[in-house]
Amino acid sequence: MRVVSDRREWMLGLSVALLVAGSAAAQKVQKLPEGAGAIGKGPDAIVLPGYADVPRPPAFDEAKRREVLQQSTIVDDYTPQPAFVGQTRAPKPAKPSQYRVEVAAEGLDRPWSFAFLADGRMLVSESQRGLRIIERDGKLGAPITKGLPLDFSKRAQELLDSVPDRDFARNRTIYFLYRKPPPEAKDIGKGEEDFPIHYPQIEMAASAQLSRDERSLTNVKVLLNAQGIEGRMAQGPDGKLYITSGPLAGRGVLVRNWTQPQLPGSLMGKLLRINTDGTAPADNPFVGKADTRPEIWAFGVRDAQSIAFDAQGRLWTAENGPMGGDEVNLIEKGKNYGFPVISYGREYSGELINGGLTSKPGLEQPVYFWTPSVAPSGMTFYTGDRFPEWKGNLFIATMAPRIGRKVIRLVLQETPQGWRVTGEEWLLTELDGMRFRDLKQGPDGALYAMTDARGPTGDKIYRILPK
Ligand SMILES: [Ca+2]
Repeated sequence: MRVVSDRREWMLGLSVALLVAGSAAAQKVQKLPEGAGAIGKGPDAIVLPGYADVPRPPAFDEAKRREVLQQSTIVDDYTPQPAFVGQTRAPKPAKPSQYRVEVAAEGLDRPWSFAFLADGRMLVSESQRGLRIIERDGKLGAPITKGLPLDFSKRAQELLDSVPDRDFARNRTIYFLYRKPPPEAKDIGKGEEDFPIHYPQIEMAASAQLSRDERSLTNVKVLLNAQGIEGRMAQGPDGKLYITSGPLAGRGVLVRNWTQPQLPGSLMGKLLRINTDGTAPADNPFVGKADTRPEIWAFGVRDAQSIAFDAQGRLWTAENGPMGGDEVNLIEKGKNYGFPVISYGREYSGELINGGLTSKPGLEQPVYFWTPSVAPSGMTFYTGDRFPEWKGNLFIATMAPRIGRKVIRLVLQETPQGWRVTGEEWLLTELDGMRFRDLKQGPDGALYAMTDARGPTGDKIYRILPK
């Protein structure tokens, strides 16, 4: 789910509803294609300026808007039937992890992601401030904003993920995701009072080179308009960029109106794969297929803010469900991961999605799911030697107010029936309910977890070491 207590994200959903409602009469109305994953008899979609190629959701009327405003934090007690034993609520590992925690860096401002460079320093992206290098001793470098295609003095312009090229030491190349309103939105103001009259943001992918003095970005190139509102990116063992592109989510957004994850002409709600110059690789599964975007690698992905390759080069994601139904998926070329046709979550109102359908032939099952939501964010596979019992385990940073705000360790095992989670352990719960935004393994074999306190300089990166 999206964290319902997060005012900004919540307002984003609501603001879209209001915007669409307000402009319904003036805008061109376009029906969603028949059989394009539409559920039930959803109303017409509205095409907003700047979104001509992406069907957008329908308007809410005033009554729906009031209903949404009255929704409070709903206790999600929904317990859908899993497709196989162990698909949810795996037991705790028999032996709890023994670890200690140190502060590796502090003083960060709304960070979104971090990554280790080959020399042991970290590259961090702060959503409202830019990129920054963190020295090995934890000292913060100055924010790097020069060259970024963002104006942080404007509302709703944010830096998301940043990924150094695997050959960064030689080519100085960085890939990054950011989001900003479409040009039609013009200056939508910076103050809280400007809410909710603004446009939904658009997720963009770009590349750049970090200058030798590490003060600016050069050769900035926009690679892709990913059409979603947010996502994560990873460079595969094949050198390609894998990008998630989530649909708008949160209270006030009805799942049944967001069928884009099933639309072949839309990049939203997909796992995308592009070359580092932004073109679609010739071996992508839908290249040459009529009306299908060639960048698509997999369909039916919701809000996947977690993406990682395991030691064997398999691609995994974790995605935010709506209310409940957060998933871990093993992503394979050309497959359909089902959203919003099947889901283990519900609408934020508690209403069932597609009659509560959780499985359908031709649609992939998640390896694991959570109800209620944990709100997965960054994730990584552990491959180090400091924690031998962690080898091959998946670690996920989580943010949900109720049962999230910790690091989750999943013990995975391949069986003849497919991958299974045989253990789930919660780590860092002792840190006072802190939200965690990103997670990486360091070159020293320690695990590093970055907080999301939402304060101006209140965020830290913790180092997790054996006790
Ligand atoms: Ca799914």
